[in-house]
Amino acid sequence: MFITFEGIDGCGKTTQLKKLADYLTKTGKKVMTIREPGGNKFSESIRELLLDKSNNLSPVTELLLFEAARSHLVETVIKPAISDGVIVLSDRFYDSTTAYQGFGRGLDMDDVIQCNAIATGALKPDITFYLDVPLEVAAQRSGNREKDRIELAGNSFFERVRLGFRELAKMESHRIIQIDATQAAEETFAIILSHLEGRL
Ligand code: T5A
Repeated sequence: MFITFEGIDGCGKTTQLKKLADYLTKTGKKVMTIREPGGNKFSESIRELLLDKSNNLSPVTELLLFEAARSHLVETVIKPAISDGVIVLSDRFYDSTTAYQGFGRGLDMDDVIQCNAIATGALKPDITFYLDVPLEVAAQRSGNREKDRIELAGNSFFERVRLGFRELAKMESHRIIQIDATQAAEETFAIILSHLEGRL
């Protein structure tokens, strides 16, 4: 099974992913957690290039780097783990590309969708939790930590990204569960578990 967590930076997805990983591990399930971009040595190197604010990347270069990191991770880590019966939990997957590079950067949506399909080899998450929070809540949660290259894109960029995620959740409501994540982490987690009941 393949479960992904999505949302704007600071929405709380890493917190929820860790809670679910702990819960599943305690119930005796085999679980793997990964993040995108990253998740193994090669893809983590691409992550560093993508987030380094001294790199002035064009939107297309950015798109292709995310996809290169993803393609390697899918082939070497995600697909083998799913075949072994492991529940894979990923902090972001291709919905982030559609939201950030498609809706946010304004790249041609057909190009983005095609690149996603090539990089994933048509692998889709079984279920995706989109944690919806306003920009102010995400900014407050992120605190004063130094911003990376993508976080420096500004509020109007992140508004487009958020609207993009909301649009995707509407278009693919059978897969993407939109959750109001402004509430306490425990409450959000209870909603996540309720959606997984009977599916694990
Ligand atoms: N990106 C990524 C693209 O542009 N295209 C792509 O295709 C992909 C895959 C990677 C960057 O790359 C971009 C998106 C990103 O800009 P990332 O590693 O996912 O970024 O980094 P962030 O999204 O910035 O992740 P963070 O770990 O910083 O934020 P999270 O995971 O949203 O939030 P989390 O759980 O770490 O929580 C942040 C803080 O809030 C607290 C936590 O304790 C923590 O301090 N918190 C709460 N506080 C109050 N109430 C709650 N309910 C809370 N939940 C968490």
